[in-house]
Amino acid sequence: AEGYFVKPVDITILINRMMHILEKRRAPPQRVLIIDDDNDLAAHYQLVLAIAGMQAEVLQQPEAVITKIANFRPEIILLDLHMPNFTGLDLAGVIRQYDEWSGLPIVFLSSESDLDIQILAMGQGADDFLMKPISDAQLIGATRARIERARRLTSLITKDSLTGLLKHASIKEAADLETAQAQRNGKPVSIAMLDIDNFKLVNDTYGHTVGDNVIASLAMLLRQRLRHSDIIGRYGGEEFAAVLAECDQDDAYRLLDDIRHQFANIHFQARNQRFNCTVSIGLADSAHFPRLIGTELLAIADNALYQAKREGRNRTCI
Ligand code: GH3
Ligand code: MG
Ligand code: MG
Ligand code: MG
Repeated sequence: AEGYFVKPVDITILINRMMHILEKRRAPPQRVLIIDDDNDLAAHYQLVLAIAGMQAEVLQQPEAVITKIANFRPEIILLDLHMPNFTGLDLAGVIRQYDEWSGLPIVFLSSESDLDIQILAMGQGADDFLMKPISDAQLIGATRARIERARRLTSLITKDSLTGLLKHASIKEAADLETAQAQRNGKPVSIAMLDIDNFKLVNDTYGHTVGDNVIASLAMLLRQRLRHSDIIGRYGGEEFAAVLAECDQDDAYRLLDDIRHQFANIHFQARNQRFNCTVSIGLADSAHFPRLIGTELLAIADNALYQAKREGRNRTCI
């Protein structure tokens, strides 16, 4: 493995570093949900967190907590203990029944000094118990640190280590979310499926590390050419999926077919031999299938991809 332009391991490190920088730069504001029956205090927390650059919302009716979490998608819940109808303990118990939110930090904010009750709160799935009154600096610091840690954990779970792209399950989830949102706003959305051509041959001829290098290169190209708002995933081994927001069929075709050309022009080198790879692409767009959810559009794009393969590969089909 001595003849590379860039060693695969170096490319992976480079991509991870680049991603880290990009992610920090484009990190959306941290979303905080405050649940407290004391309206003045809740409004104060909200203001303090907003000044610190976070997006904080107050939930007035605790019984609506489930819909609120589903819609707002908070990254932390700051929860009061004593409230008129529901206690914070009840609420934490309800939230912890949902597996998909098991990574969502719940932090109690209360003047309750009884250790037994604090321990009970932790038993309900709380992550921490902070005492009121809390200083503004402590509120900001504790909230920010917990969200940053939660984001790192989420990224480990949802992202593929070779390419830094979303994994299979996450790209499907993102496709459904993005498509639903686009349909609500009356905006177009396109979905692309890509599969490297005759990839088995690359592995068989040059080995798996060279193959990995090719996969990482296509991932990097997609990251460079697609917009920040687009969602890109590694769907399988040498298969990729992209969800292109506010992009109709014509725009998607032009962009993806250009990426296809660009990929075909990359020269890879291994064992003193130069070689090129090509990719086949299938597209589907929401305007032609207005009733379909994201994963169904993915399946349509996959059909188009197989058509591209059948017709001889290295092409984009709709
Ligand atoms: P086609 O043009 O029809 O797509 O042919 P293909 O050879 O690309 O398709 P096939 O699905 O038969 O082969 C894909 C190969 O990709 C098989 C598998 O060993 C290889 N592969 C899957 N994941 C990885 C990976 O992470 N790294 C490397 N190097 N190879 C992988
Ligand atoms: Mg209270
Ligand atoms: Mg394949
Ligand atoms: Mg393939």
